[in-house]
Amino acid sequence: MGLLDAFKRGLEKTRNFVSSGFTKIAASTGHFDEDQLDELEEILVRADCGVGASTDIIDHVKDNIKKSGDDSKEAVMASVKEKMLEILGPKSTINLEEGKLNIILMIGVNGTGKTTTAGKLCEKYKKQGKKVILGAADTFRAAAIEQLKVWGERTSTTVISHEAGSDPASVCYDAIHAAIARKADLLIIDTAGRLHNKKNLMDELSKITRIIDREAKDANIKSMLIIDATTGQNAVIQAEVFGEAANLDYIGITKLDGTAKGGVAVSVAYSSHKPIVLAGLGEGVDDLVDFDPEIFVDSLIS
Ligand SMILES: Nc1nc2c(ncn2[C@@H]2O[C@H](COP(=O)(O)OP(=O)(O)OP(=O)(O)O)[C@@H](O)[C@H]2O)c(=O)[nH]1
Ligand SMILES: [Mg+2]
Repeated sequence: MGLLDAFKRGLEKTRNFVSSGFTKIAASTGHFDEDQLDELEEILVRADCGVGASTDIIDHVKDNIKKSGDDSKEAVMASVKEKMLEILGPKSTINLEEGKLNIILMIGVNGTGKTTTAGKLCEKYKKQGKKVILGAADTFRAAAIEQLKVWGERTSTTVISHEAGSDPASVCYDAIHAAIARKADLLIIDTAGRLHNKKNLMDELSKITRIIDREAKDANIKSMLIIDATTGQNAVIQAEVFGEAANLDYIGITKLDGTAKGGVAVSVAYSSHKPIVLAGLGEGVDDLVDFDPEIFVDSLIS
């Protein structure tokens, strides 16, 4: 199965929800007047596109109808797609620099899929012939370290780890120096999503980023916020909170396969203005694709 098909299939639940909504609304009168557009807005909100983005999308549809006089289903769908694409921004992918160490710091609240996505990324880059190392900086739970080691075995990747309870920043220190010594192309650092409280989590994160900045001066350092599509508007809040605490470079959205609310990508892009680069579509090692706004929008509204 090609990546395009995988992405489309992963978005099936959201597509069914949005497209059947579209069809039902259009079936009543064959065109979109004020009431129908209100219904459409409600569908977008229920697919988790967010109130702000949904309002902007419908306003854009109304403007276009005013200009062209065309309020057919096809014209409305085209306007919705156009505005969604504008909100999502151009396609953006993880940019690994050749000939230097690249570091990706996986961050996000607990259970969103950081460790799983770290493992999937390992597989992706190893397949491209890159030398990858994993850093187990989620030292909060022993099981977290074990989970990353399983991904290390599955993808034949070295995992740098310390004991549970040890200082995550010192794991980062060791992982960076191991990566430099072994001339690795990529170091992926897994971090904890759950600590005693939010302040602890953010303090730990800033300590980790300080160490990385200090020890890996020549590296291409990126942070990747992982959000879980099934958590709806909470994901939007997480993007805001982490955006304030850390310098976010990328966003990855997981579990798009398990939800009819994949519109959350639109609402996260709308409020965070950060590029969504990855889509998680399952628990398997290959269930990860580059997030492509055009495919996303075409898959949602078809
Ligand atoms: N269906 C589906 N499940 C996923 C996806 N990504 C991760 N999961 C599952 O979500 C659960 C949590 O994933 P983890 O990778 O452990 O999440 P985490 O962010 O590392 O969690 P903490 O370490 O507790 O902070 C696991 O059961 C994963 O298999 C995805 O894209 N689709
Ligand atoms: Mg984890």
